[in-house]
Amino acid sequence: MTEKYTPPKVWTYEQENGGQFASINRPTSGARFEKTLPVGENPLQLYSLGTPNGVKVTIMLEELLELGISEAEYDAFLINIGEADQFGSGFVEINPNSKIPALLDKNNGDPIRVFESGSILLYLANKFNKFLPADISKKTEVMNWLFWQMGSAPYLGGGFGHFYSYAPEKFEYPIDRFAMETKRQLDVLDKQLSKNQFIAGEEYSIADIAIFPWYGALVKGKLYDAAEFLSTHEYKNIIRWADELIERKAVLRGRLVNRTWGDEDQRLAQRNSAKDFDGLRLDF
Ligand SMILES: N[C@@H](CCC(=O)N[C@@H](CS)C(=O)NCC(=O)O)C(=O)O
Repeated sequence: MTEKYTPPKVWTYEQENGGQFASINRPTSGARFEKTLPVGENPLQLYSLGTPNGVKVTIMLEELLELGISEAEYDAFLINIGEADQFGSGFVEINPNSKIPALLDKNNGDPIRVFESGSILLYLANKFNKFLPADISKKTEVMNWLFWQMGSAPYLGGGFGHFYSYAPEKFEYPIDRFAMETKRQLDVLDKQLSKNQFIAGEEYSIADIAIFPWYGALVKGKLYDAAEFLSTHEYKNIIRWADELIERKAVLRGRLVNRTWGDEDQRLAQRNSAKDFDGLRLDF
């Protein structure tokens, strides 16, 4: 039997609690060292990593490019969060919260910083007038689901994913609690997708782009190796939708950007132009 834990009167920071990312987590914010970020030739500069939150943005940018919008050309530089790149002074200037993804729009010499993946999607949708309907009722439904994703995914990632996959020991209480919540969220999505082709209706939007890298990946067994544990085969409508999205060229390309794991020909640590995809395998 493990000893029962009683919280002390005052919580104090003890370095190295053994979990994954333990060595980079601290209870304070701000830059830990001086480091200037690289800057490329393109109008948009992305500093990111190929995690679900990062992939939301690279899918969006690739979708815009797929439509022929050359102003959406971007350089995507790698921020290796396992090596604490997110705490360099240049990155913190763009995102004081030290989390990927972060975007800098050069904006013809009057730069705009954008952080939080939902804010980045919204910024790009507004800037280019794409993937967000103009009609107030349709637009609001997209926003409902975009904010749903931003509020819900931390339960999936920080809750379920952390305790099921990353925590140094497996504890029943948090795994049970967050598996329950994750399945509840999957059920919400499955019901929505039983009535609609896409998340917010009949049009593909930033809501799909935000939700796919998390919940699409989960039902396809690409996240936390948890498909069997969560019986994701039950969510037939999410699977139908995920299978449709994965056919999109922009989705296939977006998933590769800033990816540093998987086979050599299925990753692209840094992207500066469309040519960088040459010779890579998109089907995984
Ligand atoms: N709400 C944020 C979450 C971003 C986030 O959690 N990013 C993670 C990787 S997916 C990160 O940068 N973690 C580094 C850290 O916590 O130090 C968003 O959607 O942009």
